[in-house]
Amino acid sequence: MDFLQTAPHRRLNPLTGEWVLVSPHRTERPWMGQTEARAGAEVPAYDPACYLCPGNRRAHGAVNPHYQHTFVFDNDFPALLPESPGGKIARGGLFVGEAERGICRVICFSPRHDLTLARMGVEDVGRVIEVWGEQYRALGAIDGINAVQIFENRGDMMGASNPHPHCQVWATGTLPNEMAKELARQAAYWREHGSPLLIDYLRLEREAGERIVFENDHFTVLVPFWAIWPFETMVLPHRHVGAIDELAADESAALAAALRELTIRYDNLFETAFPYSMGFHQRPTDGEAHAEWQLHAHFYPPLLRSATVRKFMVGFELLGSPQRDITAESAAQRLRAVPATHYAEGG
Ligand code: H2U
Ligand code: ZN
Repeated sequence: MDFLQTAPHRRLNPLTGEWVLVSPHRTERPWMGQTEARAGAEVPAYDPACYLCPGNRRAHGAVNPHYQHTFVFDNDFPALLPESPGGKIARGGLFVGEAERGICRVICFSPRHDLTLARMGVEDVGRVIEVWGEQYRALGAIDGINAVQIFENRGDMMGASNPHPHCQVWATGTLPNEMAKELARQAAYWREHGSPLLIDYLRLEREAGERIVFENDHFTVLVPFWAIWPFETMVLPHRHVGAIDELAADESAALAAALRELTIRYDNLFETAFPYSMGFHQRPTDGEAHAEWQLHAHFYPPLLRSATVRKFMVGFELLGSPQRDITAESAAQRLRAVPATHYAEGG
């Protein structure tokens, strides 16, 4: 299967049914385009101007408590509202629209303004996972909420509004596009094979080994065969579970360790606070069993070859298919090669 390392080819994402174009011969092309500024000033442990720091006032006047670990609040600028007036349009099958309802929350990971998942203690990352499980369960139990999307935008480059470590939760009445595609594909695979797609995929990946970044007792982190972003990864549980709230205590601890190690390896790649968008895809909360669904997290980081050169999704990628130059295998190899101790901690 030499062509995978040497010749232009395409790879299928079985979770979405979409293809990515891979051009391994093209890695060394010169770059004279935009570079991003390297993260500059030191971030303070407490920022009086931060709307997420303990004791501070948010935009609409609410005051944050002096929280010790995590803090959850309803987003003051929610993209969705819990009450919907309803409404539907389907004119000629071409003007199609419907009212949507939902709930948006913000979760602070730590009172410390200057920390990131990579710099938090593993027990504190474990506390964040506990809150994710609680939020998934509580929001998913609300009548009419059928999907709970937890996601983190990290870094200016990804549009994060604030370096204070936090994530968002958007819980919706309908399944967002990515979840809808993944549901259809996982359900079809389940009907055909009687096993979960991502469990079978993980077994093949562990046999192959070349795209594995690392694994611990309960989780594997790998660069998926069909990765689009240069250092895209997935975090996969070894056991068949649909959502974070189903994890046993030792599995939650293993997830905390995995998230911490992955974000440390990312930071070490270019010795920078590595930007990304990440999120969990969890079983829909529509009341069905969804045995086909396997919990997983996606990390989509934009950096390509240094702390300042990023991948753009433009041109052919907007109009045709996503494309990558460095292969998934070489990206995994580079993530394996960096230390698992954070560069700023003198490891
Ligand atoms: P991002 O950094 O991922 O944009 O998340 C920050 C969220 O915090 C954003 O959705 C909300 C914004 O609406 N926010 C508040 O809820 N209250 C504020 O006072 C400022 C920002
Ligand atoms: Zn802060």
